[in-house]
Parts: sequence; structure tokens; C-alpha cells
Amino acid sequence: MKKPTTHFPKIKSIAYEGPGSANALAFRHYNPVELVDGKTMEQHMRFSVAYWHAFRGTGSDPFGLGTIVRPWEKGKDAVSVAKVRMDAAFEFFQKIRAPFYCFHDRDIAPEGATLAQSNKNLAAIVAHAKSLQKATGVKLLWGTANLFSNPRYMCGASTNPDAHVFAYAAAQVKSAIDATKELGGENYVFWGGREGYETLLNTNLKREQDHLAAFLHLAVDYAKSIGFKGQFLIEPKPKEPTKHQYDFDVASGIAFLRTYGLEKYFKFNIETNHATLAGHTFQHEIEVAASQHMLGSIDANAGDELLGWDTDQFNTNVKELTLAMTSILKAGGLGTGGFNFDAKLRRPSIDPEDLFHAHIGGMDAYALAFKLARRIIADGKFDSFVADRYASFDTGFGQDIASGKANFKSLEKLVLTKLGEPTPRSGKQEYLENLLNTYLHG
Ligand code: XLS
Ligand code: NI
Ligand code: NI
Repeated sequence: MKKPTTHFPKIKSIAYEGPGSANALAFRHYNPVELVDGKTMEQHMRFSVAYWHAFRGTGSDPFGLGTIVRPWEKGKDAVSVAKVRMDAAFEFFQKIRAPFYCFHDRDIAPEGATLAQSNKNLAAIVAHAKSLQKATGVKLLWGTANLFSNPRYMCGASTNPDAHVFAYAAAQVKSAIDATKELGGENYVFWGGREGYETLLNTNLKREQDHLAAFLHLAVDYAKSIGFKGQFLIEPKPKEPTKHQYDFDVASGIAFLRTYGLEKYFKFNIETNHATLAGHTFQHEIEVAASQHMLGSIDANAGDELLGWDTDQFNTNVKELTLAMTSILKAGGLGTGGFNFDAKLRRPSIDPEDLFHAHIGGMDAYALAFKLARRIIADGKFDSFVADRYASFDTGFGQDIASGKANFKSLEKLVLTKLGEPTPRSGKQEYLENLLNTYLHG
């Protein structure tokens, strides 16, 4: 049988048609070739498709099997199916105009009966990916290893109480870094899915954290030894599948990295839904990372306000994204990172076309947020409000405090002899919220 030349016969490459367009399969805000400050929107946004959701997602949930059946999921063996699936994926990346993709080792290539077989499968698929990248120009934003699905990792990978599992995970990550390097990946992500615990009754928390740190040091050493230049990223998440994950949020991630002397080698991959699970806003996590120059990349998705788990939805909340984009742009952008749609179709969204609607919505919402954030920053109204709010630290005794010249005695004397009682000043939150709405809604 002849190989099909297209896996999405009904869909053409998605075009930018502008905000007035009524075409559901067109961009209204994301124009990949539009120039902004000498760079195209494609270069600014660095959108990426998450292989696991877009091409391995079946719509399954804890109550039922998959609902999504793709026509290309056929072949004589698992590796041939993986190759055809990848052909479909690259056709999708091109048609949706995403310049990047991301993967886990085990979602691009099937796991074999032994590690050697798994490595062989991965090598075959990496070769295929390399030729597709060359043919299409699509690039790898980051690679990672799946250290959470196989039962061997049920009690963690590097934090497993069994050193044998630690060794296996090390071997797997070695190959995943090799694959990422081979494919020119610009980053490599560590998400500690099962690096946490279910109960402290059977857990030595200190030892597990020591082992996680040892593992990350080994990864840093290995990357150096093979000349892998990609940025290492930690992706925090507070829980799920574990009850408590060690990389709980960005702040605890920073403390962990500094405790173990790893802070030079890592930045953060911040996922919206993980931020909200940790009880933070998306923007909060970005600000915490940016405050330490550790903002790396974004896993672009959203949770459901009413559900307490990682629903991984496409984010169309322009207000939330505009706030996030102002913090990202003020931090100088994402560098080698990008916006990776770590988001999946809902269980009843079973048409291949739904993949397009989902990504178009996410890309348009981000592109609009980018433009709104640029206007907000250029106008400088919020910035000057905030600068003015802290102005008392810019001169006089406030400057002495900020520069470490004051002490408790000098400040006591100042209050007793000169300053007296401070005059309260309004924080003006409602005024600022209204001001934000003038950008969002005119
Ligand atoms: C799961 C994570 C995962 C990482 C990559 O919640 O978001 O998909 O992004 O391992
Ligand atoms: Ni993620
Ligand atoms: Ni997630």
C-alpha cells in the first residue's frame, strides 16, 4: 500500500486572517511573519507542541479507556507505528505553524522488554525525527525522560529507596540527553513526577532529597562530558501523581538547588496548571523565577478553577496571560525557552480538527497577550505607579536602609526625634484593576 501523503487531508496550513476573520481554522492574532522590534512573531513566541498530549493522548481518564482513535495508529510493529505517528506529528507542526516540539523518550519511541531494546527503539526514532526536522525546519525545544509511567518507578526514580531503580533511571536519562543533543534540543527538562512521597511512615525525606540532588549532579556532569549545551530546566509541581513532590513550586525549587550547589546549572520550566495547584498564580511563579534570573521556559496550559488536579487545558484566558506576559517581557523574555502547549484535548474532542482548534486558541490568546503586555509596558502606567509606591527607599533614610547603612538604633532615633507616625497611603488596587481592563477591553 502506498504511504498516504497527508494525514490531515481536510486541513490546510493555518493562515493569519486578522481579528475580523470568522474562519475558525485561521489565526486572528498570531501572525508568524509579523515583525515586532526587528523579530518575527514566530521568533518572539517560540510556540511548541507537546508530543505526549497531541500525539499520544487518547482521552482516557481513571474511569474509562481512550476515546480518541487516530487513523495513522497502524503498522506491523510498535516502531513502525511510531514512525508513521511521527510523520503525522510533523505534518501537524507545519500546518499549525509551530516552530518547535517537545517529547518524552517513551512517547516518541516504544519501551522495549529490556533497556537495550528500548535504547535501540529510541535510536531508530531519533534518526527518523532528525530527517523530519531537516525536511521541515521544525526544531526541538526540549527533550525529557518519562520516569513515572513504568511500574519500576512506582516509588520514584532517583528518590526510589532501591538503588537499582536509581541506576536504571540514570541509564534512561543518559540516553534521553543523548537523544536531545542529537536532535539539537535547546533545553532538557526534569519533571519529578514521582520524586516525592505518599506517606512519611515509609520515607526518609532527607535521604530522598540527597539522592535527587546526586542524580541532578550526575546529569550535569554527563551533559558536560558530551558537550551538551542545552539549558537544564526543573519543572515544579506540588503533587500528582505523588501526594507531595519535592519540587513543590519555584521557591522550594530554588531553595533545593541552592542547598545542593546546583543553582548555576538550572532554570525553571513553569507550568500554569502546576502554579495553581501549588496555590499560586501563574504570574507569581514567573516573578519568583525571574527575581533570581532563573526563568527558563513555559508549559502553556490551564487548570479548571473547580477541579484540584492537572487538567492540562488549553489556555484562552487573555487576562491571566497578559499579566504573565508583562512579567516575562520585563524579565527579558525566555531566552532558549518557549511556550510549549502541555495541554490536551477534552475526552469528547475526538476529531483531528480539534487539535487545530485547541492550538489555534492557545496561540492566539498568547499572541494577543504578548501585544497587550507590550502596550502596558510601553505606557509605563503600572511601572510608574509601583516605582512611586517605593520611592521613599530612593532617597534619604530610605536609601540608607536599602543600602545597608541604617541600623536599629539609628532608625529608632529617627522615629523618636523626627519622623513620628507614618501617614497611610492607599494601595489603589481597584483603580489598578480598572486600568488593566482598559487595556483588555478598551
Ligand atoms: C506533568 C508534567 C509533564 C512534564 C514533562 O504534569 O507537566 O508533562 O511537562 O514531563
Ligand atoms: Ni509540563
Ligand atoms: Ni503538568
